[in-house]
Amino acid sequence: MKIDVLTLFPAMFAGPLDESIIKRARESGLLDLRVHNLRDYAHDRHRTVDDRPFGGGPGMLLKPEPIFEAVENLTSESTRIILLSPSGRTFNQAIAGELAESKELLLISGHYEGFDERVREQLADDELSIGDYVLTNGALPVMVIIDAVTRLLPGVLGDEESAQEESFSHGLLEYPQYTRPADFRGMKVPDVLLSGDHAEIARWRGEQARLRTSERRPDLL
Ligand code: JCQ
Repeated sequence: MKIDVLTLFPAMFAGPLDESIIKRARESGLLDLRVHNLRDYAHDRHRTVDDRPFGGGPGMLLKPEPIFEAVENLTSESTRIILLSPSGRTFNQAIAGELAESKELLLISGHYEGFDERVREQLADDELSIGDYVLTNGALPVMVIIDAVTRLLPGVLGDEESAQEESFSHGLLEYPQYTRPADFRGMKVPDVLLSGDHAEIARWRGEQARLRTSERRPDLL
């Protein structure tokens, strides 16, 4: 998959995407990730990317011209163009799965009070939020989406990780897990996990997962 990122803060992307599984995906060619500075597409003396809203009001908007020019330079027919902002639909695992089937993504990081509406109307295929809170810019949300999508690309996870993923994608929260020692400072591992009775262990885990989900995330049931 090819992912292009358009941001005012390209330096934020050095680090998080150069580690672990994403690093491996990039090195093996499964992910071709390119980060672009929106300011490179502004051509006036001050390389202006923002302006005041018509009609007045607080804050600044991202101007349309640099974003349109960047899109014209960076996309093909098959590119899915996605804006990141608190006004988007909330990202989740199902959306990650859909995006993972794309050939090319262009993720555009929001900033200030927002995008000029013509960017939404004319360019964007989708607008996503990563949750109901406000960040200083969309760089972290872009990285969250890249991480969630990349690990779903065929060949990115090892066999072990993929099998684990499969067994955990049952739509419930995790059951409690323990490792050694069986007694840590008087806090004991539940007897059933030491019993060797694998049918009983599976039953206990299912029950715990359902209990925990109804307690913490009833919306998932
Ligand atoms: C994304 N949840 C929170 C902040 C404006 C117009 O775009 C804007 C984007 C941001 C950064 O994104 C978020 C966010 N999902 O704050 C303001």
